[in-house]
Amino acid sequence: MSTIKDMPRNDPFTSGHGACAGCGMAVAVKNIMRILGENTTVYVPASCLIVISAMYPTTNFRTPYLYTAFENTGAVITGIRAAQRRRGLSSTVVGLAGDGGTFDIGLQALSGAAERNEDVLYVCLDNEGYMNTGIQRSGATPFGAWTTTSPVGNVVKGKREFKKDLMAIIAAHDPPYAASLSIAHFNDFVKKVEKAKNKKGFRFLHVMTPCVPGWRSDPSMTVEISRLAVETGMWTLFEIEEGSSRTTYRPQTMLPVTDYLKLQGRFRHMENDDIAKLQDWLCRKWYIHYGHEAEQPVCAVFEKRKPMRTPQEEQLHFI
Ligand SMILES: Cc1ncc(C[n+]2csc(CCOP(=O)(O)OP(=O)(O)O)c2C)c(N)n1
Ligand code: SF4
Ligand SMILES: [Mg+2]
Repeated sequence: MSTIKDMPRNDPFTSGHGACAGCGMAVAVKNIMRILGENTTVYVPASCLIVISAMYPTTNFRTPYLYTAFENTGAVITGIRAAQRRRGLSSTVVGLAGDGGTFDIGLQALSGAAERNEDVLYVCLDNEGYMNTGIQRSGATPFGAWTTTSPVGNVVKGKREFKKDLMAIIAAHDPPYAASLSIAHFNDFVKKVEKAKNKKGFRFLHVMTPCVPGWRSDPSMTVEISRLAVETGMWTLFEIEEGSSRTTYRPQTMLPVTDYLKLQGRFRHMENDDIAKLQDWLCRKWYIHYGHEAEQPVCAVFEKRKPMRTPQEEQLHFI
């Protein structure tokens, strides 16, 4: 399976769930499940996905499906796989967790599973906030974004910290496979899910999943926002395989971050100083991923602030 045309048409994640129109997470899960197929065991921690897909006693998953708590995805999928081995069973064991459950509260269990190289697939559905509990900031929320716990006032305007470099943390565990995915780059998406399905050991997929109420965006713009994230450097498509990292899509010209920000109400309040800070951060990240040859006109004003280190010396920075 190497393109969207090869994907099976049956849906282990059925229609009839309760996601908002335009939910990026629902698009990601539907297609991940099509590729993983029905011989899959799914674990979902507390998150939007549990709310939209599991109104007891019904569920949208036509696979074995478990739910326990918020902070333990890495531990529960480890346990499911261990129980299968003990009973002579086998399926793809996948944890589908939000960014709060991955970047923050679930990081310890995630690190344990990765360090032990458990034979499981961990997917982080990153909507950049604690959405089902009312849009609180997480370690994945970008600089400047409004959330209910990074409010906009006269002194502080949105989140003051930059997005945590989770993929650098994952890479430090040296997993057999880790990749970042976008729902706007579907052939790349299909290849990465298929690769993660077929490998053994700990595999990690990081998917950007725009959230309509949390990002204050138009439901029809979810895929366009995902596309602009890559073209502006807010999201980078790459994979880490057996110790080496490679970008899987390289934009021709870096678009200004304002092209991305203007489609989302969560950034509406941002003033020039903060936009410049975010653009500066993106230019350094761009340089780390794409190297010297990737110098871009939009970064010209930031040249003097470029890091002194070479991209090779920066190689542990992956966001
Ligand atoms: C220990 C614990 N703390 C807090 C909660 C409440 N809670 C449930 S889901 C959630 C937010 C989940 O955020 P994220 O993982 O990003 O998933 P999303 O809702 O954005 O899909 C919170 C705070 C909980 N269930 N358990
Ligand atoms: S709140 Fe956001 S993540 Fe949750 S179902 Fe709606 S669009 Fe999807
Ligand atoms: Mg979230």
